[in-house]
Amino acid sequence: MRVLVTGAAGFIGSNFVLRARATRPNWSVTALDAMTYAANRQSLAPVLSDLGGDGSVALVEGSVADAPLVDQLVADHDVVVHFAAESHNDNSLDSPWPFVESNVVGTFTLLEAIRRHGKRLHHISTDEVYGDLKLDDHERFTETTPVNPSSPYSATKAGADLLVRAWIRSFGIRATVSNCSNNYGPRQHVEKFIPRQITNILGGVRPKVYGSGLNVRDWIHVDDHNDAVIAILEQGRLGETYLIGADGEHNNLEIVAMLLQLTGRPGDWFEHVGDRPGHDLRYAIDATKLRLETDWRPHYGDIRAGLAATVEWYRDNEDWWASAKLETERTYSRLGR
Ligand code: NAD
Ligand code: TDX
Repeated sequence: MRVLVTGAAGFIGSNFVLRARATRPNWSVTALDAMTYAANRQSLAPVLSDLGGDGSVALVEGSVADAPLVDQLVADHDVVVHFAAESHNDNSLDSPWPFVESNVVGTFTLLEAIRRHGKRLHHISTDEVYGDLKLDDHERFTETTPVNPSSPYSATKAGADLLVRAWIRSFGIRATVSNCSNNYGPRQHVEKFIPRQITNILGGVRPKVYGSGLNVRDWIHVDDHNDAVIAILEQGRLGETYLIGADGEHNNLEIVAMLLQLTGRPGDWFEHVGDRPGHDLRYAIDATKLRLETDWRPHYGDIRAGLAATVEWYRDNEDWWASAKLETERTYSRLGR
C-alpha cells in the first residue's frame, strides 16, 4: 500500500511515519510537509538518507493547498493520512489567516484530489471542535456531540471536518475522520504545554501556568493516537468518525506537579501567567465506538511513566529543540504569557 502522510515533519505526523515503518514494513510511505516553523527534518532522521537514515521515506516539501502538487501526489498513492495543519491555539489568536489557509483551503484542496482520483483519505482532527465541557460534571464528548469551536484554530479544524463529511455524503469519497484528545510524547514543538514546561525546567526557568491552572485536558501518548489511526485505516468503517482518547484527564496544575516531581524540583516551583483569551475549560473523550469497532487499546495507561520518558527525550535531544525554544519564548514574552 502506498501511503501519503501530510504534515509528516510535525509532531504527530513524524511519530506516525516512524510508527508505521516499525509496525507496517510493507507500506510504502511518502511524507509531504510545508516545513513551517513547526516542522523539523530531524524528526524523520531515521528514515531520511541525507540525515543518515535508511532512506525508506521520501520527503516532499510543499503545501497541501498547492493544487497541482497535491493532485500529482494523490494520483500516485492509495491512501492519504492527513495530519497537516497549523496547530497552536495561541498562534491562531495572534494571526488566524495561516490557519484558514492550511486547515480549510488545504483540506479542501486535498478533498478535490481525492474525489478526482478515487483514493482513500483518513482525516486527522481534534476534540477541540466540540468546544469545552464544564469542570464539575462527568459529561464526555462522543461522535454525536455537536461542533461548537471556541478558537480560530478549532473553528478551522471544525470547518475541515465538515468539508470531509460533506464530500463523503455528496460525492461518495472513501474517507474516515478521527478526533483525538491532547497528545504528548517525543518530538512535540516547545510551544505546546508539556514540552514548554519540560524545557523551562531543564533551562532553570519556572513552569508557566495560564490563569488558575484548573483547566482539564485528556492526555494520550502520541503512539497510542497513531496506533488508533492505523486501526481505523485497517478496521474502521468508511464514512465514519471515531473519537480517540485514553481516559487521561488531568488539570494543568497536576501535570506541572508531576513534571516538578520527575525533575526533583519543589512542588511550588512554578508561576501563574496571564490567561489565554477564550481558554477552554475541559475536554474529555468517550472512545467507546473505537474500542467496540476495532481491536485498538492504549498501551500507555500510566501518564507518569509516559511523562518520565518524555522528560528523558527532551534531556537527551537539546539540539532538536534549542533554537525553536529561543524563538518561542520571544513570542510568548510579546504575548505576555
Ligand atoms: P504540528 O504543528 O507539530 O505539525 C503540523 C505539521 O503540518 C508541521 O510539520 C507543518 O509544517 C505542517 N503543515 C502546516 N501547514 C501545512 C500545509 N499547508 N501543507 C503541508 N504541511 C503543513 O502539529 P501536530 O500536533 O503534529 O498536529 C498534527 C495534526 O493532529 C493536526 O491536524 C492537529 O489538528 C491534529 N491534532 C493534534 C493534537 C495535539 O495534541 N497535538 C490532538 C488532536 C489532533
Ligand atoms: O505555557 C503554557 N501554559 C499553560 O498553562 C501553555 C503553552 C499552555 N498552557 C495550558 C493551556 C491549555 O489549558 O495548557 C493546556 C494545553 O495547552 P496546549 O499545549 O497549547 O494545548 P491545547 O490548547 O489544549 O491544544 C492541543 O490539543 C488539541 C493542541 O495544541 C492542538 O493542536 C490539539 O488539537
